[in-house]
Amino acid sequence: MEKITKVLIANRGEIALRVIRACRELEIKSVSIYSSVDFAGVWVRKADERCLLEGDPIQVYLDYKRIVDLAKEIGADAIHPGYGFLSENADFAEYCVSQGIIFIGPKAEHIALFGDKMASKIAMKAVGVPVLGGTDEAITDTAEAIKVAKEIGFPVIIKAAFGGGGKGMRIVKKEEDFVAMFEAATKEAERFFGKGDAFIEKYVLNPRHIEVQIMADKFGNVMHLGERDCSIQRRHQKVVEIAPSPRLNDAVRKELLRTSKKAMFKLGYESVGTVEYLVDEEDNFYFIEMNTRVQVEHTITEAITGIDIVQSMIRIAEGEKLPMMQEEVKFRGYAIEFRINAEDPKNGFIPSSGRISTYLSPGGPGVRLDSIGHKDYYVPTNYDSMIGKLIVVGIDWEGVVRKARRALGEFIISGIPTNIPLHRQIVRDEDFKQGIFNTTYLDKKLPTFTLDAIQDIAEDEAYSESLAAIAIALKTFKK
Ligand code: MV4
Repeated sequence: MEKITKVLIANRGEIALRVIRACRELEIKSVSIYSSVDFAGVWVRKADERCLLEGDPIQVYLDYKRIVDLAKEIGADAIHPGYGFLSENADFAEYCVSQGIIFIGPKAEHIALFGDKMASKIAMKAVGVPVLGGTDEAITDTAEAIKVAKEIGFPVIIKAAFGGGGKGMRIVKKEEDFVAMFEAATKEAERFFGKGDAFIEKYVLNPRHIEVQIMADKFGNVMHLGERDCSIQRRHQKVVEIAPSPRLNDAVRKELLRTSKKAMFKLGYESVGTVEYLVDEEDNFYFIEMNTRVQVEHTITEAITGIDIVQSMIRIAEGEKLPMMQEEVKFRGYAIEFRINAEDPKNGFIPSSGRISTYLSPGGPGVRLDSIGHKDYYVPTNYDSMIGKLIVVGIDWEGVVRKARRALGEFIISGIPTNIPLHRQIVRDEDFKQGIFNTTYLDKKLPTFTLDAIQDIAEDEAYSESLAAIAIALKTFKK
């Protein structure tokens, strides 16, 4: 047991606020680092201590030697990496340990292993997880790769071994397109990740994107915390996440959860992690990648299990055993997370920035808002466009969709465009209400959605009057 007394949070925004909250409940001191752009961020204020990192607004969150040296200087005994930035940098995890700082996350060896999507497939296949057919090592000989592609059958998908977010990925429908697509994929991966290694897989048509939350301590205890359906994505960015998956066949669910837990046990995994799968139209599931970090959407798993995943990460890092047995984990109801992004749905979802002039938060039964937004917050251009997450939880799917519609109707952010109008369209969509969606959902639905914020608030007459009244009141009192 190594009791942690002070955590440096090597991140920003809503996940930094999330870690601060977990620390506070554990009576652990929290330290925020912040760039010159982030000086007014609410997570900076809410931490027990804060340190300005002068320099490039993005690089300061990536300079891990400086961050670890700062942790030592201020007497932090642990670092939480959050997600993004350094959260899956094995060298960072290693450097923390070498400097006597507890890294709140998995072992560096697992971060390194799962950072390589090819090595991940080989490792997961060896511990009984279904993977897709294709090449087992980096493609160096395209003629050989085309031969493999013809054996498994087009379409195939070319993937960068060190890629992410869809970069270095190409779908190849015909043999004659292969070489050009392969070169494009490897060049892109080289440009974005410095390593162009690529492999191919059989392309799964219209898959659902299902992921399994894993939690493991340092004593070989491993548990799953159910699955999440992350199929509603736009350009490889998740937009809406749901737990549990509304229409996943229960036998498939049981096999997914059992396979994931067993694999992580066999690999000696520690801390939290998420095993990502594709589920095809015949309910076959295939491993695609493993995330060795806490994810944005951990919240919906917390909502249906009552387990605080971030506090659990910290306790595991202190050397505590898992808080309960698998059989004690109870799953209740459904939860949906809506990512609230500063982006303009009427302008190709380009990131927006500027001052929030009105910020009216939703509330009431089953509503959680993890957000750094507030009136007069200036949304910067330097970072990811997500300013928060609206999570709703209810006992059944139909009820939780109604709750989402009510909460989204209350959620008013003006001064900058956001994607709230998109969420309002999704929760009104018949297919969504039936739980009928896969990873093609948004591509198919976006052209049919009306994304005019005023138009869709007006649909909730009950709210538009009261909101108009509030807006008038705000204007009146502001004078
Ligand atoms: C796939 C796939 C179909 N077949 N792999 C992997 C990373 C994730 N961001 C998207 N991934 C996919 N991998 C095989 N063998 C479909 C996806 C996929 C996807 C691919 C292209 C365009 C959009 C997509 C959205 C979700 C999933």
